[in-house]
Amino acid sequence: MKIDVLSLFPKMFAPMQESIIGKAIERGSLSFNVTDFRDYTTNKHNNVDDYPFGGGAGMLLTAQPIFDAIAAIKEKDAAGSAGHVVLLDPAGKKFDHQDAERLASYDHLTFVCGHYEGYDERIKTLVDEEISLGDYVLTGGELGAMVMIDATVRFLPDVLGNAESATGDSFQDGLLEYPQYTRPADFRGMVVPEVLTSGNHQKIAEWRLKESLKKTYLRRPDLLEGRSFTKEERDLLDDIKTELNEE
Ligand code: 4GS
Repeated sequence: MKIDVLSLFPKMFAPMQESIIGKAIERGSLSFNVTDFRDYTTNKHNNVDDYPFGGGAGMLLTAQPIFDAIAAIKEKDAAGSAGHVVLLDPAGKKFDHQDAERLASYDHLTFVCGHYEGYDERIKTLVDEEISLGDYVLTGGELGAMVMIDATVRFLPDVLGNAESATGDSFQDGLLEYPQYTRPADFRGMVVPEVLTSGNHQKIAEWRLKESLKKTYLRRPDLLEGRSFTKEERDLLDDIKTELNEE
């Protein structure tokens, strides 16, 4: 996969050289390039922003540097494309697990990050979709882009060590993760649930599913609303509700 980013603060992307993403770049599974769109300004002072027509507080990023930076990305690209272009904006669709999986299906993504200010509306004609990291205002889109890139790249083949560590995680099957333990079995009197050391794999799988369902029901009932259930899951959920009522 190829990822381009447009940002006024390219150095903010230094953390992308670390850890799993850094390894994916080193191995060549991911090519990652940040363009400082200030380099594409055509005005004397290299300004990237200007006052809003009609008045009001704050400045807006002007169209010209972003249009020309996208054109430069297309020129450098073998297919002459900027790929799927994502604009970081709090008015966009709130980012979730499904979006990460969907973005991972493109072979080229370009993220456009604003900083301090808003966008001239005409910038949006370059964009395939607007995505928000969440319902809060950041100083810039950079952290949002990094979160989205991180969550997306995990879905690429050969990025995570073993495929299972991606599929077993929270949200993969629409449920939160069950509790996990490693050695020692007794840590300062806190003992691992017996079933996990029983060696009975069927019982372990059932315990894990039930714990996942219980945690999701208690903490994130919204996740259960749009989800369909197997008979086993429905029965376990009924047990969970009965047990919670007895407590
Ligand atoms: C977000 C967000 C954001 C909006 C950038 C005001 C500076 C700021 N970007 N998800 N101007 N939430 N952007 O808050 O993506």
